Amino acid sequence: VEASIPEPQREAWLKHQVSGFKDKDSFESEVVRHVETTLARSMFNCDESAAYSACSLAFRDRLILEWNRTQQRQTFVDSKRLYYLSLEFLMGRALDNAMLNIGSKDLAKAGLADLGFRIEDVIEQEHDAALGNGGLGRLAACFLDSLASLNYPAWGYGLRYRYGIFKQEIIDGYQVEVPDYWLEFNPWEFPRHDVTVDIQFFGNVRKSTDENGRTVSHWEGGEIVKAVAYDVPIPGYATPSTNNLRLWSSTAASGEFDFQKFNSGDYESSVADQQRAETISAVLYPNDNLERGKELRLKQQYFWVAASLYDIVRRFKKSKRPWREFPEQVAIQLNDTHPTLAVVELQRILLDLEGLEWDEAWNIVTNTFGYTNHTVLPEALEKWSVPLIQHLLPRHLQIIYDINLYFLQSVERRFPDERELLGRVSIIEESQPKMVRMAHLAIVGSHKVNGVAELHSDLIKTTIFKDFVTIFGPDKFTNVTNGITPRRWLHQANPRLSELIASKTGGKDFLTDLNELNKVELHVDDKAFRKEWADIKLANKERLAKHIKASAGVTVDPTALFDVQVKRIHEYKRQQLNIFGVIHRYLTLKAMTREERKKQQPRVSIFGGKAAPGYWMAKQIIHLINSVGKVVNNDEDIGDLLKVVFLEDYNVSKAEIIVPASDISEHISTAGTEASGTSNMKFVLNGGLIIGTCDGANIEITREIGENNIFLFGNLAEDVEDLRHNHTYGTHEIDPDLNRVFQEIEKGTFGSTQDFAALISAVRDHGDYYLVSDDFHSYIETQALVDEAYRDQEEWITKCITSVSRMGFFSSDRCINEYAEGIWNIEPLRVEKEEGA
Ligand code: Z15
Repeated sequence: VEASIPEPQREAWLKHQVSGFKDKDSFESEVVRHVETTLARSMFNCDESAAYSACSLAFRDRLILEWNRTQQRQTFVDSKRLYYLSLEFLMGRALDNAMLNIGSKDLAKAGLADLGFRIEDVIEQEHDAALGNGGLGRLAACFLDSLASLNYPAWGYGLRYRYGIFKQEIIDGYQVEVPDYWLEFNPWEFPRHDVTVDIQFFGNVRKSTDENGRTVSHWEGGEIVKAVAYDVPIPGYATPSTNNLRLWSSTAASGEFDFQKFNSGDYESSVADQQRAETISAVLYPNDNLERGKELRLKQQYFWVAASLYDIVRRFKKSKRPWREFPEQVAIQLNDTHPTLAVVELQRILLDLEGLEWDEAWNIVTNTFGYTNHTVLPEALEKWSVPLIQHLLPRHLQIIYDINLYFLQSVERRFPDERELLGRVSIIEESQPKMVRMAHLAIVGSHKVNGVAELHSDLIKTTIFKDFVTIFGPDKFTNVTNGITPRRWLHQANPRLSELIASKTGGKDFLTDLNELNKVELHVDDKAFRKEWADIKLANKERLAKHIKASAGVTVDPTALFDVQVKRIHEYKRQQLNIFGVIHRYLTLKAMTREERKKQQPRVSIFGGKAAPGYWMAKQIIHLINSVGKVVNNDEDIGDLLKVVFLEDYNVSKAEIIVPASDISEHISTAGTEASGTSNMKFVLNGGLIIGTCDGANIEITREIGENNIFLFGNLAEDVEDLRHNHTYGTHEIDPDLNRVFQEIEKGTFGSTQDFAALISAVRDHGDYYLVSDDFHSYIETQALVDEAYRDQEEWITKCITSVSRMGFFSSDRCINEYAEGIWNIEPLRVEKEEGA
């Protein structure tokens, strides 16, 4: 529909064009207008929640303008776009981020103060957008920030879950899950009821022959669910570029089907249909690094992938270009294997709906997709049963078999003597039932495959994907080390440190070019600077101490060493190693004389993180931490020498308080299991040191900041296999210090011994798969080095300042530029800043 305003009337539009806030006054007037009209309230009933709503709406109005202009510009220039497909976007709060990225936070702070509010209280009203589990989802959110800030034409595609990751409550030391209903008031999304896609499930495939004798497949019958688009603006930092995150919501199709039911008086069943359709986007699966093969999860994946591809293809077709130009216009990145059905869906569109030949279609497909692998853990690698796919997506299963057939034929031609190879690389696992290996499908369907840190990228090439390196050659496999956005994780979370850095590096350039941080090192001996640095850390610790008191009821001394481990609870991340270490510390302190104790470094051990609801062992770990806390925190012999705190409901907004307040944080996964880790980067960027294993990005952090500035311990990835083998077939002696810890637990010091028996026997009786005992001694010794180093505060601060100044590499801007150049082949596109804005 042509809806453009004719030339003579445009003058009126231009005269009334909405622009950015000119000053505090115009901001205030917008807030008051929203309170009084949009919210229908007044100064006599405006609480902090109403102030949040009005303030968000005022900023949203500004965002929309830049967003529209960015999208118009991208459409007009018709440049290549990236589409980032991710089942998770762990965004956190939007208001603070929008204010900082637009650059009007100071003005808003003053304006809100005039109106009777503290900006911090207003910001805290917002509910986190928690559409993700952990690292993978937060990485996607950092990438969106960098893509917009670097002016890349890019869209995110995801699911609009009605319930994000559950809220965690700790009751009597146990995790309890509470649903996270977050959509009651969400000013940051725009429903597009005119942008919908009908998604088909089930049914069957009919074959026919066309006039050229070519077999054509028709996927018929089954049921239809409607996808509705909800758009979320993603503002770049210090640029008008505002990208789009499109989230799909499921609802019943308003086809004849329902209508008939309705007319025939079957009202109840049509309501039931509606509810069943809405179930698809109802809830985020709460597993991190684990796949459980549930039918609803597969439905989610296809629903989201099919809607996104329909949208992408519809946009491409408007340009009237020939199909072969598709990969020159479109790059699609698969965030893990979750969206791998997109490979099959695009092939189906080109083959069945657009009538292309197989080879031409397949060429387009493989040149369009890139695949990022995030784990080598076997339990996290997705496999879907053939009967399930057959039932839900009958045509897709046929195409998967054809993809596999042509792939295996080409492998057989090139490696005729290697009979075993075919079975190993096949997309179909010949098990009972047969399974589709999604990682194999993603590799075969993409032109590039990347890991997320150097060690991880090496590991996938030499272990799980080794055969594919032989087949496709090494160039298809590459590394892009993860990064984090310095806007949220430094400027927003730690405003005083950001300001201090700005004062020493000549302005805020470091926020868009993080290598500028290296100028900080020049001031490492500057007395006043060091004093201010230490003051900021102490203030951040005081703030966290207040939060600990309010949420866990524990009083902690802000001058003690804050030792933090916050991340999803998982055996491979080894929170059990940490808490066993804490018990060892407690026993050591208990055995000391009063005089000896006085010489010890006081510590606060802070834990946080969610366990997947079905992950029993992880829940036992949470229970043990809380049980140890209860004993230690109330032991008068110990006092402030040791406190143990479990912070409930760790999420993005809590991380923004915790990360700037750490002295040392723990990244202690069994070597070779943590693909990258990204909180390690956040902690060091905020002037905390880390204790860690030689795993994931810890290795590159060490290379950048220097090995004197990090506390590394434990066995190396290359030795893990042999150690495990010895546990199973050799003699397996438990570390004597760890044994003492076990005995203490078994004595009942921390409550009912039964509860913790499984944690002990995993190490003692079941092969200690995660090498807790093997690394225990090295861990304890290294923690002693941490105490010693912390006692020399001058040296400690030097380490912190030096580390921060060398962290430039870990910006997600660097990371996104590597993807853009090496994988997506996209270029920045600037939008001019609006006149007078
Ligand atoms: C997840 O959060 C990660 C990997 C996965 O395969 C799944 Cl399903 C979830 C994490 C990695 O564990 C972490 O090491 C990495 O930093 C993060 O993805 C981002 O790449």
